[in-house]
Amino acid sequence: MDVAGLREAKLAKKALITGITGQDGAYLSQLLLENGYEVHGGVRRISHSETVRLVGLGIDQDITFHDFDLSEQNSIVRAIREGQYDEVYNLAAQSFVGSSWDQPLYTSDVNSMGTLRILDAIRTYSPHSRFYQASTSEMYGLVQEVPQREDTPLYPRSPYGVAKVFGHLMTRNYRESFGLHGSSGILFNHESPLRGEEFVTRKITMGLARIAHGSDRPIELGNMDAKRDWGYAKDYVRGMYLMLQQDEGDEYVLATGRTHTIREFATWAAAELGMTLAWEGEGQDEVARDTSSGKTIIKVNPAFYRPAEVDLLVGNASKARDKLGWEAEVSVEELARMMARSDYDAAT
Ligand code: NAP
Ligand code: G4F
Repeated sequence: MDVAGLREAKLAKKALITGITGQDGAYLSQLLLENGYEVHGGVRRISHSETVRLVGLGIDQDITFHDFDLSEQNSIVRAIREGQYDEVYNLAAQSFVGSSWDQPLYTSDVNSMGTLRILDAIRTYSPHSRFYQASTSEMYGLVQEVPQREDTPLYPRSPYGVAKVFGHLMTRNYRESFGLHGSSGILFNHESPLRGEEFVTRKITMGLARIAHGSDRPIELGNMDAKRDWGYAKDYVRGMYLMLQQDEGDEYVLATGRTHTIREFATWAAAELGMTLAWEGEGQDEVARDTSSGKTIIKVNPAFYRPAEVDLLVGNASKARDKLGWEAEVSVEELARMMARSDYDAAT
């Protein structure tokens, strides 16, 4: 039976995605729709991005939206009790690490208590629902082992990371205490042309696109020594989906296993737009210039430094490979080029 037939015969699985307006929510919606799911999305009334990403993918008309806020217990209980979903993906969060020092209470409430509110609503009103929690490599923070695996000790370095540890451990606790089918995906950084504009990769590719179209304003960045394990968001939502198709809930790292500097990412993205970056100076005086035009493309602004840094992230996804058959397919260089090209084309 095809997708339309499944829906007609009411045989389609039903999923709720919180954070559906975000990067991962958009790609996961697309994947579930392709797999014949009936997709429902939780949306805040004061959504920042509204449904612009879903409109861009041409799938907004195929989704049923519900008022939903992780800080509002009633909206969560109503959604879970009335929906009786087969699968619930909790992607909603205050997801920007940098803001979490300015908004530690809000970040903690949304990212930790918000997760617990969903878990408890599922336990009480819909115990058959399978649950996915968006855990993060940021939980490893000051890394205790390289590369990081599912059992690497956690040492978060931001209010965001601390709050995510709570959600991660609560998901484990509800699985062990109540037999809930709950899984946590410990996802390393994943990016795409739909990435939020405040994150470093998108900030770089949007800035490069602006410069390639004639702007003289350099891109201002903070700590350029950080290293990240960057993958492509579309690969990572496939991993989320696979986790909820297993017989038991569990915890899985999704990562590429390779780590790169911000300088490398920027150099690849710039090359896609015809610029060759040369890096000069150190610390706050570091700049990147385009060797052919002589223009300054990137400079440091200490305003973007963080109170505590996560210097190095690199994941070992061998458990996901062995048990889920999952692997990252897009390299970081392809990703950097894809994002730069997309931002350049969008700005024409
Ligand atoms: P994103 O683009 O920033 O999307 C976050 C989503 O959460 C948005 O839909 C946002 O809605 C929603 N949201 C924020 N506060 C909310 C609240 N109080 N109640 C309900 N919804 C709320 O994030 P993403 O990159 O797709 O990431 C998805 C999840 O994975 C997040 O939980 C993030 O922390 C986690 N994660 C991401 C990465 C990564 O590299 N991308 C890695 C590891 C883990 P609005 O449109 O209203 O703002
Ligand atoms: O792109 P970022 O803001 O991502 P970060 O902090 O790693 O967080 C992202 O990945 C996490 C997974 O590890 C997710 F859980 C989280 O939700 C989010 O999606 O920053 C990456 C690095 C940092 O070390 C930061 O200090 O880039 C450095 N950086 C340097 N200059 C900058 C800038 N980051 C931003 N956002 N803006 C800058 O100007």
